[in-house]
This record gives sequence, structure tokens and C-alpha cells, in this order.
Amino acid sequence: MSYIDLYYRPDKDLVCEFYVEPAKGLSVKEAAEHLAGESSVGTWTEVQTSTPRIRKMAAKVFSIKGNQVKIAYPQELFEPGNMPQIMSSIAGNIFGMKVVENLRLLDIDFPKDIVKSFKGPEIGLEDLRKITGIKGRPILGTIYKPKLGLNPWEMEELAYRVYSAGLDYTKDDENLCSMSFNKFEDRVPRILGVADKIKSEQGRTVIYAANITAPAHEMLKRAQLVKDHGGKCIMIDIMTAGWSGLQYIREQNLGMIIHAHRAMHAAFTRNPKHGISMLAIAKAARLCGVTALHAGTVVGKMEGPKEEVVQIDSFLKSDFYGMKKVMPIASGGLHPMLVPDLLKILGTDMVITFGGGLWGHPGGPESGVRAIRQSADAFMQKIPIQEYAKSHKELAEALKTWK
Ligand code: CAP
Ligand code: MG
Repeated sequence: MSYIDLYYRPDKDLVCEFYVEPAKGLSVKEAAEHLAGESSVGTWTEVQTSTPRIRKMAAKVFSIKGNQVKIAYPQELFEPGNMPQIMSSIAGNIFGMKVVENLRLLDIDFPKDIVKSFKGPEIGLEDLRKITGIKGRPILGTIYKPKLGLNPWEMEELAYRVYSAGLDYTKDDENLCSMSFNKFEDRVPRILGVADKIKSEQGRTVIYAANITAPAHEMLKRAQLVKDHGGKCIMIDIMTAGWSGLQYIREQNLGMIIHAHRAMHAAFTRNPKHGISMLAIAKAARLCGVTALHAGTVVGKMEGPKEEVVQIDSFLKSDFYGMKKVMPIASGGLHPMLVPDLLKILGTDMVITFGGGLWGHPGGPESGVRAIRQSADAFMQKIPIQEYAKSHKELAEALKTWK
């Protein structure tokens, strides 16, 4: 049976675009045939148990342009609302097949019915804007650093210092969960207590993204603890916790912001010839209901081509069959000097978090916060950053420290 039908025009199918590098001796078409079979109804040989009804469910390779291959999958191959199942099909066994030297899932076009079978964000980009009351500028935040080692009392003090200096948002680092030196249940009430204090002193709603990453049952307990203490935001390392972990938490309808960290994504997104693109991951993350997603910076310390980061950012903010929008998070090696370029490339609708670029400020954390805010203000007021620094000493110091 053939899985190739170059005359086929997908209608309600789920469509995947792949980069296919066939194994020696095979053509792209031959490799694509195997990929379509393995990722839908087939296996390496014809089986006696196949019937005309089942053959109708086969995926169809409908476009081959050089190494770019498009495959259409009938919707009935997928369980509605089950991201692990979808990934096991379109991003499963095929990556390990000997018929390909390299294989990359470049993009996924989810049809309306599949989109509608997912919850999407409960709290979206616009809700995050409403909760914080911040309009017309990026939301500015930090990751507590050093990433591991601080205890809850130290973090409480640091939280007060950066929030009272004007910061909007703080977050745990991706590997800070609940360790002997910093138990989740000791840390969270303290930092949320600071957030309450800031509300009464300054009237501002500041956000703390508490990292609940853990086995699913424990994540739920931790999310509940955050909620019980009046918290509005939980952070999940969505790649290491997995789609199931994310969907499980989203489906509780906790009414909380889900800050999605993507640690581990580069294990499969980085090689341009093999793996899964970050765009495909971002689409799946939106379906599964994140509020905000680490999407790349172009200018910072982490790899991620400009074209792709721009594409991800615009997808997150685009119309997607009425599903709420997702706020991009720019993070990783950022400091004030990089802010104008970052905002020029990606726009101002984003959360920007600075770890080293705040805590490394020679004037201390308060100066770090002011320098960050000044860098964003300079951009919003269309004043070159060096010019703005002449009358803003914290910014001037930051520009001297990080060029
Ligand atoms: C940033 C960060 C984030 C990265 C991850 C870090 O800290 O907390 O984990 O942003 O990359 O530990 O590196 P710095 P991405 O500001 O000190 O670099 O956002 O691209 O997923
Ligand atoms: Mg980090």
C-alpha cells in the first residue's frame, strides 16, 4: 500500500511539515513513505490484519519539495485533547527509524476540531495584562540568583528589595523546586507575603512564579498551596514535567497564570536537521494551556534564530480559532544594553526576565531593577539608550558593566 498521494489536498487533516534526509541509497519519497506509515497505521511490512477501512485512515504524503515533506493525517488518528497521544504519533518512533539520516518536525498545522478539543490558556496574555495592570510596556522581572542555594529567608528579603524598587515579576529558577535548603512550603508563603506587602504599600499587584515542577500529584499540591496563600502564578518546566503534567494542572481550572519554562527543549529543538522545532512545541504548549512561554530572545545567551523566534512570538499572539493568546517570555543572558534591540525585534508585548543582568549590577539589586526599568523607558520614549543613560546613573553603570 502506498502512503504517497501528491494530488491529495488536505481538508480537515492535521498537517505536519518535515525536513527529511533519507538514509544512503533511499530517495526522500521512499523515506517519506515509511515515515507516513509508521506515524499513522503502518509498520515495516504489510500485515494481514489491515482492512480497507483501516487503509482509509492512513496518513498521506501530499507534498515533496526537495527535503521538505508534508504529510496529512486524518483526524480520527488522534484522541481529542490528548497531547501525549498526538506526539506519540507525529513525533514518536519516526525519529529513530533507520530509513532517515535526519528528520525534523518543522511545523504542525492543527485543524479546528483538534484545537477545540484542547482547553488552551485559562489565563491568557490579556488577562496577565489585566492582573498586573501594566499596559503599553513590557512586564519586567527577574529570576532569583544564584539559581540554587538561597534559602527562603534570603529570598524573602531579596523579593522585598526588588519589588519595592519597582520590579513587576519574579520567578524561581527552573531547577529550584523543594530542596533541603529551600523547601517549597517555606519559600512560597514568604514571597507571597512580600507580594501582599507591596500591594498594601504601593497598590501594585506583583507576580511571583513559584516553580511547582514535580511528579503530577505533587505539582497539584504545590499549586494549591500557592493558591491558598493568594498567589496568582505557578511555573512549570513543561518539557521535563511533560505534556501530561501540564495538561493535568491546566485541567484543574485553578484560575492561575501558568508560566512555562522550556528547559530541555534544546535537546530536540537545536539541531536544525533533526528533532522538533520550537514553533511546533509552542503550538502544543498553547493548546495545553500555558499563559506565558519562554520563546527566545535572539540577543541573549541562548541559541535561537531570529526568524524562528519572531515566528513563535507572532504565533503566540495570533488568532488560533478563538483560543486565548500566550505571552512570550524573553529570558537568558539579558541585560539593559540588550533591551532596545530585543524590543525592536519582538515588540513590547512580553515578559522580560533578567537574572545575571539584575543581580550582577554593581550597585546592588535595587540599582539593577532601576537600570532595567530605565532601559525599557528609554525605548518606550524613543530615546537612544546611551543618551538616556546620561541622566540615569543606574543605567549608565549597567552599560559600563555589560557592553
Ligand atoms: C535566565 C535563566 C533561564 C533561561 C532559559 C537561566 O537567567 O533563568 O533559565 O532564560 O532559556 O537560568 O539562564 P539569566 P530560555 O538572565 O541569568 O541568563 O528562556 O531561552 O528558555
Ligand atoms: Mg533559569
